[in-house]
Amino acid sequence: MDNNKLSSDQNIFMENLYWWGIPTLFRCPHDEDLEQCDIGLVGVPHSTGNGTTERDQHLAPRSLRNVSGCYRRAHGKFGITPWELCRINDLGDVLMPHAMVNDITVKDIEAYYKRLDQAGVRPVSIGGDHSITGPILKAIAGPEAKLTGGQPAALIHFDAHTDTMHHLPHWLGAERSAAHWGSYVATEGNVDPRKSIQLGLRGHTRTLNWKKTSAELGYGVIDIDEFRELGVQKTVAAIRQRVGDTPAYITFDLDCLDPSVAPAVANLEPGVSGFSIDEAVGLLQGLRGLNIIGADVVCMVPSKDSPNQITALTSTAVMFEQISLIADTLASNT
Ligand SMILES: [Mn+2]
Repeated sequence: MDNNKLSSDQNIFMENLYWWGIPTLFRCPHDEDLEQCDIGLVGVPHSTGNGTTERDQHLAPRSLRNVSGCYRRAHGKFGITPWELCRINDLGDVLMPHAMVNDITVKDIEAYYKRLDQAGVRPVSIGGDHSITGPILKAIAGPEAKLTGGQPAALIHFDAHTDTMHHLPHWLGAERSAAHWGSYVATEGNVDPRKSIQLGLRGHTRTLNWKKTSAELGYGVIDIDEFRELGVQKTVAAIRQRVGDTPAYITFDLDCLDPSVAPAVANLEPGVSGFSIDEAVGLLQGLRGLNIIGADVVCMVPSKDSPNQITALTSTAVMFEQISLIADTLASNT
């Protein structure tokens, strides 16, 4: 866009209007050239990995391209402006010509992110249902991955649910589904569960032993009850102790939040309060200084959002924290 005729004050003002200009994620340049990119913002419009509720999760990248344009540009707490620290571009959406067939599409997603890994681009993605996190981690973590230096990643997993349902052979026909990814990334060596943690599990469940599979794999778990006892600071300390200096990936299922701040998510858990936005943001900001290699926000269903698009705005806020954490990491590495 040509803003040459505007003064910088006018520019800053116009750039906070979501309805002005060309919509991209966080108003970043749309540039698919991986050589010109440090942090790649990616849309993953995928819906066929879940399907237990409404399936419009593929509409979320478009919703975020609309709403995220209005978000404030500077991170007050960190004292940084991420866009000035490194090259952050909107890379567009993952191509998924078999979008209706989950187990083919996860391979397409993996191939897409392998290119990012080879180029050293750290991805921050907007899903899509939670099945997208499996192929992203297959591509950027583990023995063949550049971004982790050939080791498994530490996974920092915000969710009301375990997503480790390997005792089920498939999920409505999808084998590498939104309910399975947490298991196969561990058993296939892309994530080290002993350095990883699941945060915010809650609600009544299908069976009483629902956390058994996460324990079998070796994941650490701080469920919502334990979090209420620990509070933000002690939970942050527990995460940092577990992750250490291992390259870490953050996946954020919006259903870990209370439905009052994120009503437009796939699998709502209304019976127990989820994280407040202050708690979630506090936990994310507490990760400052860890070596974050990538992150995602998943499970948003824009067709269920309120007229003021609160879930899209909340997703924007979470993504901004993720972007800022990685920009801060990259700036302190140089
Ligand atoms: Mn979930």
